[in-house]
Amino acid sequence: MKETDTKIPSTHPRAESLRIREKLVRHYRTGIVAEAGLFAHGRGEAFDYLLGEKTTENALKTIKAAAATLLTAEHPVISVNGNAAALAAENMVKLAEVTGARIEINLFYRSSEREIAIKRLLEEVGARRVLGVGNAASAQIAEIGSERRRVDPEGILVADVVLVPLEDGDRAEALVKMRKKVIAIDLNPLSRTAQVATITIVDNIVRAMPNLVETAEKLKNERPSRLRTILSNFSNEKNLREAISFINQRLSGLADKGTCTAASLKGTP
Ligand code: PTJ
Repeated sequence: MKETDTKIPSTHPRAESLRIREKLVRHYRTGIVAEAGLFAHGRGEAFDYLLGEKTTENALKTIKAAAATLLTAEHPVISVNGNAAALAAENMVKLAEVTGARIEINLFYRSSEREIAIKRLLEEVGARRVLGVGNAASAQIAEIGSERRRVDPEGILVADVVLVPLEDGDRAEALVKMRKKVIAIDLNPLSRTAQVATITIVDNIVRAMPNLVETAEKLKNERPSRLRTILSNFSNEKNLREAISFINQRLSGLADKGTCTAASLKGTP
């Protein structure tokens, strides 16, 4: 049976998680998601499990800081890779509309086929201009060893803020060294990307992106001074400490309930 033929019963306790997984497999078949993207998703799922598969209060505060950063930026860019396109293409385009950000494809496993497939998907959901495709990715960031070094001179190269969902650490580090603000979406608060980013949203991209769009819409008409206050009250170090501590306390709470049997874990994913 083809994966696309699989029917996930809505009563399945993990239906949503399975649907997301299927979406990734489908987009792996369309060439959008890299093989390694499937493993990356599994890693994310494990951390989401520890978080209880819910957006935390702390993540909501961080999303507010991320929205304020995008809205106060001069040249914000949303960097899109295979997993981000598969899971959040529509909201990437909406976020670009709300914040005036440009959209650039930037891939670790770059191939022209993948670039074109991702561009097409973004255009299908409303993107008017997609940077970083083909010869347009003509600039290089020397500090990055991978294919991610190839960037668009109208996009990431000149950006002051870059949103980098589901990233590998090297580029995030290089972008921060270039004095760009990096907003990461990463379920793993311990990952190198999470640790080096300016703002790390520790949440599933599937939940974080709609929240980010909604928050940006709400903050869009706020005075710049209010946005600056949100930013000056934000500390990514504190944010990451709170994310780790949330997991720690949640697990301790579960362990304190006694043996981790199906019954004692009731209400958890
Ligand atoms: O499309 P490409 O060629 O650019 O390749 C993209 C991948 C994802 C393969 C590449 O960037 C990669 O290898 O990433 P890593 O180093 O595996 O890191 C991915 C990070 O994203 C990990 O820290 C995961 O925990 C996290 N992650 C995975 N799925 C999600 C997630 N974070 C938020 N939401 C998710 N759904």
